[in-house]
Amino acid sequence: MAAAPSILVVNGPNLNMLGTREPAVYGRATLADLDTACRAHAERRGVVVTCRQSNHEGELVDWIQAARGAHSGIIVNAGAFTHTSVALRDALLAVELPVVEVHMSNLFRREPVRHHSYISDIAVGVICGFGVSGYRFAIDALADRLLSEEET
Ligand code: DHK
Repeated sequence: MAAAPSILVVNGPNLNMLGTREPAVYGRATLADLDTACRAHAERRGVVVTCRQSNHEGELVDWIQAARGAHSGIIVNAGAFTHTSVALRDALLAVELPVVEVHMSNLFRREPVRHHSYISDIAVGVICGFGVSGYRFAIDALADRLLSEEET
């Protein structure tokens, strides 16, 4: 039997503050809760997730680069780097893996600076506004895609 597809879940700056950070926007779940929810859902879907969070752009770039050959897809919430980072965009392009962009909040209900993303147009799809559930939806999207590729 083939090994379960592996997905890298990358969270960017300030997402380590989930649970206490602006709960009206980001909810009460902590990053640990989020990682646990991702792992449980991945298991249900027959995929494996590796969850990482960093406040440092270069570290995020390093993890994305290392995903090539190690993972079959990437779920990324780049936090504020979403709106600023050509480096993260370039790293995601370089590894040639399917990317799903996730945001806890609905960016389009927020300040205009959050309406532009350097990732959206190179992602398979974008999920925003559903809090922690958005990561489950992203796992579903990538699991559907990766498991159907295995069948063909
Ligand atoms: C998280 C952040 O940290 C913000 O900088 C983004 C995103 C939105 C979120 O909704 O998950 O603008």
